[in-house]
Amino acid sequence: MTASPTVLSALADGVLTLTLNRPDKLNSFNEDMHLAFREGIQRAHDDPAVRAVLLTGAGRGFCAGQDLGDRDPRKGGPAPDLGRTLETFYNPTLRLIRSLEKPVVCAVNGVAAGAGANIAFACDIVLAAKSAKFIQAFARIGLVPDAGGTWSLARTLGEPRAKALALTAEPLMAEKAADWGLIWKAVEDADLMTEAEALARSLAAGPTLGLGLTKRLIQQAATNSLDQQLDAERDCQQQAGRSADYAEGVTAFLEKRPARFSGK
Ligand code: T3D
Repeated sequence: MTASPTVLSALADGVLTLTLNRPDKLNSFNEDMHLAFREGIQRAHDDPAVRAVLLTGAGRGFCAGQDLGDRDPRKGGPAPDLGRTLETFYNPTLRLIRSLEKPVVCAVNGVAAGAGANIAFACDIVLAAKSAKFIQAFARIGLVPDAGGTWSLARTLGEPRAKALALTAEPLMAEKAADWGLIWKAVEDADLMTEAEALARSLAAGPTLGLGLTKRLIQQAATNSLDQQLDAERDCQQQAGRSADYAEGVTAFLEKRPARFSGK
């Protein structure tokens, strides 16, 4: 395992595990962690040995959003330009997660607040410990939800629930988040990492070219018409049908044996 001070990164069995690692601050983002996290996701794009990503947090929290110690108004000076910090840090990382054509599993091990919650919602499959909660903490400090939160909450939950969560900053427990379809499932705390690791390993051993295309299609569906989506499915299926994984999958089925996918 290689370690940077703020994000731990380990590659095994095709799974790149990124662990946010500022546990004393509930893994809130300082500039170093922003850069290290983005570097990790960029590696997932660039390194063919990475076939799935598992994101989690060290210690008792998943991520408490921006480090507010770095925003202390008592230190004086002009008000910070938070539009610039979103443009510089959160937005590029969010775009990298969404455009990564490999599965991203998120294991929410504890509280996920502010941008921390919304980064989790940007991942493809989210598991959370039953004790974990999601908080749109922005309303408590006079900000608006960011890191894609207004987009993912409104799309997934509809306006009534999205607005209530964002305007009240009321914590949403993991089981309710799963009931509402905001995450995939809530699991016993003790089982979280075992289950998330098994899922990430199984995805990484799967036909990852096809899985990446599937991710792309489902994301495109949000803005496509049915006609556009049917065309997109045709094009992706054409590409998937020419893959080594498709040939292997069908051969393995006919030979009644497990498939050995290569992601090609
Ligand atoms: O600024 C920009 O670039 C714009 C982008 C903004 C994106 C954002 O995410 S804004 C939202 C920022 N986040 C928050 O407002 C959440 C702040 N944290 C909390 O409300 C609470 O800590 C939690 C509800 C998340 C957890 O509560 P609890 O009681 O379980 O833990 P705690 O005691 O509050 O926190 C434990 C420690 O972590 C504590 O440090 P200490 O006292 O033990 O030395 C606390 O100060 C620290 N901590 C928690 N969150 C942050 C933090 N330190 C700095 N920044 C944090 N966000």
